Amino acid sequence: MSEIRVVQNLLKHNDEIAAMNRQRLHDAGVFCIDLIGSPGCGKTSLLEATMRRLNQRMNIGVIAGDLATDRDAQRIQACGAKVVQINTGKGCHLDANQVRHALDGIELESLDLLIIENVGNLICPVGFDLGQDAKVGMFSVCEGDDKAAKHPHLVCAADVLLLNKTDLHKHVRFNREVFIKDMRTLNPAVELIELSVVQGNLDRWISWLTSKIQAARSNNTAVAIMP
Ligand SMILES: Nc1nc2c(ncn2[C@@H]2O[C@H](COP(=O)(O)OP(=O)(O)OP(=O)(O)O)[C@@H](O)[C@H]2O)c(=O)[nH]1
Ligand SMILES: [Mg+2]
Repeated sequence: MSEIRVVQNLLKHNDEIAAMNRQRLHDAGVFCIDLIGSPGCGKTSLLEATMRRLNQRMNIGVIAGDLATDRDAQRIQACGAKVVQINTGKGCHLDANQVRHALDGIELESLDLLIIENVGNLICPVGFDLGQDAKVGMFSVCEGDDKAAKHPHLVCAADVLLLNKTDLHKHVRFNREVFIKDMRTLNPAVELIELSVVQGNLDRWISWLTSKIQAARSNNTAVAIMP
C-alpha cells in the first residue's frame, strides 16, 4: 500500500470516529469547540478566564491536550471545570480516537460546553476532525503579523479567530493591518476577536460562545442560557 493510501485511510478512520464523537455530544446536548493555537499563545489562560466568567451559569468540561505534564489540567481544574488531560507523548495533535476515550471519562449529560485545548501547534491539529461543533483558531501579537499568511489552513478552517495579547501590541513589532489583510484574503467571512486575556476584555468572546451554545441548544431543546 502506498504512503498516500495509508494517510488517506488514517484520516478516513479518524473522520468516522469524529462523527461518532459528534453524535454522542449532540445526543447529550453539549456544544464542543476545538481550540487551536501555537504554544504559549494563551489557550489555557483563555480557558481559565472563560471558566471564571461562565461557570456560575453553565457546566463546562475541558479536554486538555499536551505532549507532557498535567499542568494545564491543574490550572483549569482549579477554576472549577471537569478536566481530562491527554498526554500525546511525541504526538503533535489530538485525534478523534483519543477524544473518544477522553469522553468516556466525562459525564456528558451534566455538561453544557466542552472545550478541547489542542496541543500547541498551528499545523497538524487543523487536519484532524475531533467531533467538535466549531474550530477556534488563536494567534497572539507576540508571534508576528505574518502568521495568518504562513498558516492558511487554520485561518481557512476556523469558525472564529482570536488575536490575543493585545496589551503587548505597543511592545512588539506587529502590523495589525498586514495580519488582518492576510486573514481576510484567506477567509473573508471569518469573525476576528481581538482580546487580551490578562486585561480581561473578553465580552465579544463570551458573547460569541454563549450565542453559539444557545443556538445549538435551541436546535435540541427549549432551554435558554442567558447572555
Ligand atoms: N501579556 C499577556 N500575556 C498573556 C496573555 N494571555 C496569556 N498570557 C501569558 O502567556 C503565557 C502562556 O499562556 P498559556 O495560557 O499557558 O498559553 P497556552 O497557549 O495554553 O500554552 P501551551 O498550552 O503551552 O501551548 C503565560 O505566561 C500567560 O500568562 C495576554 O493576554 N497578555
Ligand atoms: Mg495550555
